[in-house]
Amino acid sequence: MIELAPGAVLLPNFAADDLWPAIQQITAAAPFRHMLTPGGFKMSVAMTNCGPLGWVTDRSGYRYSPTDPQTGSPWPAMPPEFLALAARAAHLAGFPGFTPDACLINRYEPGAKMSLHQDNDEHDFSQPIVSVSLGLPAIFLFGGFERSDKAARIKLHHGDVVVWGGPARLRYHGVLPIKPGEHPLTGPYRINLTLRTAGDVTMETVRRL
Ligand code: MD3
Ligand code: FE
Repeated sequence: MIELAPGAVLLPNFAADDLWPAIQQITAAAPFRHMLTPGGFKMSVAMTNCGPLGWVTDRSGYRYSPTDPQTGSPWPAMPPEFLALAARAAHLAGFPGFTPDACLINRYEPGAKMSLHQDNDEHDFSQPIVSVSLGLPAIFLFGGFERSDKAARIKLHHGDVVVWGGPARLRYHGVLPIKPGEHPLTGPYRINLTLRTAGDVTMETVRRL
């Protein structure tokens, strides 16, 4: 376990190849697609989701949706092994009781990248995000609290899990263009899972009362 920064913990080679069948099942039901940014640009990263909520973007903005806009159906269920892995990683990093309700699945082909951004579409920033990297390696950019802050470069390999919580939760981050390659599990792709608590905690509390 390596502390990258306060609140950011890297667990090298923590995830195993046994996540792959579940990913293939999910993407058979909710295929990867290149979504549009609110500005009308096609994202180079192809995405899909599983779990009660999924992150989506189109001309009307970024948001979490309980259904796949392409089919109107709920996203595929969150595999129990995703929940178990994320909870185990979060617990080790000092965030017990992590129960994500959304898992965004990113697929990078050679040249695909993600520009510096903050993950701030969730409702509860006290909850961490757990990321799982599979397949081709990536150079991850870990910035500060402003877009203009200088970003550190961190190489993420197959199986690496990172917990981003506490003071790291709202830091800018991104991914440099992926280099072409071939991975025994994922072929010509990098796959990244991000497990999140996206739902509105106050709304859930109100519903329960
Ligand atoms: C640091 N994905 O989907 S995961 C994203 O590799 C996203 O696909 C990248 O950024 C990827 O939003 C990076 C690592 C990550 C995820 C969330 C973070 C790092 C983070 C939230 C705060 C700080
Ligand atoms: Fe992000």
